[in-house]
Amino acid sequence: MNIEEALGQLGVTSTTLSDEEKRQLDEEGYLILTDFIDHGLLKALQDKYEELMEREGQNAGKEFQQEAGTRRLSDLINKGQEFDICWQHPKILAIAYHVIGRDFKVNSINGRDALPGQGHQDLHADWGPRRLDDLYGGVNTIWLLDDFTPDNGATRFVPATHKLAGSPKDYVMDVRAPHPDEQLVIAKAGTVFAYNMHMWHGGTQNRTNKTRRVLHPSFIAREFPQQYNQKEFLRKSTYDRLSPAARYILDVDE
Ligand SMILES: O=C(O)CCC(=O)C(=O)O
Repeated sequence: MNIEEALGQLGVTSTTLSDEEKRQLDEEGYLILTDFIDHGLLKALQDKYEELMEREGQNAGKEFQQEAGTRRLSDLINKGQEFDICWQHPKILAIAYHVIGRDFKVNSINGRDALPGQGHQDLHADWGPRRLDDLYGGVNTIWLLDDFTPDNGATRFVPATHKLAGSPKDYVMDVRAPHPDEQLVIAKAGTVFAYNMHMWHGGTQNRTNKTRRVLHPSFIAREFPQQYNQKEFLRKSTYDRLSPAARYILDVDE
């Protein structure tokens, strides 16, 4: 198996991404896919989010990261078949392959919900300081399980910053402050925001009293370590239900 065979078996073709989508990823660093998650799946993902939060309580998110003011979940690959589509959907895989441009694998899938009054993050990239001749290292996707509105903690981002060298702190005095070129992802639940991991972005404060739940499935070039090593983390029951192509994308076969 190689990446092209795995992608082919998972339904990626040469037309999965349009020329305009490729151009936008190259030039702007992101795509917003509206009406991407159908109603049935959206409900299943929302229900699973709450079921896991209830079951895991204070431990929720611990495998990777707990963040003050948020309800986080981690290691979702192992926690429900509902999440399989988030890292096996042909469009998402095509975006990852286009941006990374070489062999890649799943990095992780986590969940994040900014609590009322909380959730504001520094403007950051999901990658260390970039050298201009570096190939892009990864792609992150934000799956909206609730509507994103101007005041409920929608993700902010600064288009085209994936092309800059260094990191936001090299350009911006106060990375907590609004950036003059930032945009908010204002979109309905069921949308997916996919972006080059080098593009600057961050969560904003949830100024409502409602949930603002998302999933973060992410992908990295194969030469880098995963957020959690799937060869160690993957449960046998998960492995057994996956296709050979899915196992390749997770990098769990020797
Ligand atoms: O959930 C969001 O809006 C963005 C989260 C994020 O960028 C992060 O946790 O690093």
